[in-house]
Amino acid sequence: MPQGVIVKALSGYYYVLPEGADLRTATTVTCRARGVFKKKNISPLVGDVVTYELTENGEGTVVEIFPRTSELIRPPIANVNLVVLVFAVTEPVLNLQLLDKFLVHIENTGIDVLLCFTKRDLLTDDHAPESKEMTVSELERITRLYEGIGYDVLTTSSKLHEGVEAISQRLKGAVSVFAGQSGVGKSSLLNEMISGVDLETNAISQRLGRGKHTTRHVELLSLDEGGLVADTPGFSQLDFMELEVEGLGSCFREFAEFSEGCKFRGCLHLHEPSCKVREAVAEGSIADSRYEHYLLFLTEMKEKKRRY
Ligand SMILES: Nc1nc2c(ncn2[C@@H]2O[C@H](COP(=O)(O)OP(=O)(O)OP(=O)(O)O)[C@@H](O)[C@H]2O)c(=O)[nH]1
Ligand SMILES: [Mg+2]
Ligand SMILES: [Zn+2]
Repeated sequence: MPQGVIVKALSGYYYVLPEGADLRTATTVTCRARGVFKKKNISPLVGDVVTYELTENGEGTVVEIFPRTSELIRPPIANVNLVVLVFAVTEPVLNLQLLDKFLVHIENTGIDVLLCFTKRDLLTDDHAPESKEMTVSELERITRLYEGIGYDVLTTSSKLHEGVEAISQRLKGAVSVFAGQSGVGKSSLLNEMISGVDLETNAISQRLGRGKHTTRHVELLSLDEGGLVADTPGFSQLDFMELEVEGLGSCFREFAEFSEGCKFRGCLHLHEPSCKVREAVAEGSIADSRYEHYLLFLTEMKEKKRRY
């Protein structure tokens, strides 16, 4: 039976690239999923390696899904080994709470992550108190914060074609996915990175202050220098259904070296005596914003649990 990779999922159809074919030149096989998947509550994901059967009309049926090496639920994609977490420096306003939330989810999957700040051309130098724009020095501070935790951070401008080479280099040979809010410029950046690709992009709705969800499906694209990358629709809501409160602390990378020293095993770093994480926050070794977000997420998770 032929084998392939799902490169696109749209309205119940799965587009399968036959094994060994080049995504840039080959045509994909349009497939439906076998009914049994639905019954078992399994949905094929972009990135899935599958076997398929050809049907009479030249289309196909996905028959079997091979075990996944990784799986993300939002955005829905399998078998990626790098998440490029995309946030704009402004438009939409950079929200560090949302950024930390995304990071928790990615840490929980164990997939490697690269932080990418887009729209560098919109940074301002002056410190006008009323200005909503992000300043150069503020972005430097944020970059240092996340680099200090151990994340790779890149800054780009698709408009000025800056930082595009650096990110292309980083993605070479990997299977990666662009994730982030609507309107941050994921599709714009991919258009700059990949020759011959023209993904739809759209201005942020001024009235709503957020994107219009221009990209509506997940799709794998072939990188010029080898590797695959998926564009995904932006989203702004994430919940913590797949995580236990006890596991949250380990999704904050920089807590690890301190939490080992906490007096109580399973310390939640709340009010427990001799909590080394809280001491690190007080000393400034852990950023206030990160600890604050940890507390917020913990509360949110507890409330969710109570409701179900
Ligand atoms: N100034 C500036 N604007 C940018 C840049 N990159 C993207 N934009 C603009 O931001 C808007 C949104 O860009 P998209 O690429 O559609 O954003 P997206 O992340 O793909 O959005 P969704 O598909 O809805 O998730 C468009 O109007 C782009 O022109 C940039 O580097 N600088
Ligand atoms: Mg898009
Ligand atoms: Zn503790």
